[in-house]
Amino acid sequence: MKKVGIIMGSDSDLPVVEKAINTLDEYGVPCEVHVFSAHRTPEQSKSFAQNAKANGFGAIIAAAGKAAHLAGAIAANTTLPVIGIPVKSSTLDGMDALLSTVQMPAGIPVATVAIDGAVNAALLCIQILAVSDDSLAEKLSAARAAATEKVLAANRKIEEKYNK
Ligand code: RP5
Repeated sequence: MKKVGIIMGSDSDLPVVEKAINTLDEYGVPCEVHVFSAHRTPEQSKSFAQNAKANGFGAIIAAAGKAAHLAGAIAANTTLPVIGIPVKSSTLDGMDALLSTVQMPAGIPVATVAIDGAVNAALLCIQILAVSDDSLAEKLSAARAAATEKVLAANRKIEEKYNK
């Protein structure tokens, strides 16, 4: 199975990024985790992205806060799909990172999830890998069915309590 690369701009992003690592782990999807910064270690970010396809990655998650150029900088150097996580790490509540990550120019896409949306970033990577992996696709379907059942059970409880 292809690996997912998880890059964060700083180790201070780890509390958010851990949710993506855990989600990939739940699905048995292998990942590699690194701290590479678009601004502080641009050469390492570039080198990782340029070699990612040859190194067996199928998708890349890039998490960064503030002037969050990491996902774009990674995407500029690979044709692998890049999922950006804007991290809430500043006085601007993550809006700075959201806009920096999502507003990519045509030609270099970054699929941007919600501010701190690490679980969905991982799920998008799993969905990308599941296009050519039926057992992964079945796990995704089973998780969706379980989530639906959970909401239906909550609804039944609420309806019994309030709708006499
Ligand atoms: C960004 O700046 C990082 O991704 C992090 O979210 C933010 C703050 O980094 P530190 O100053 O905590 O290292 O590049």
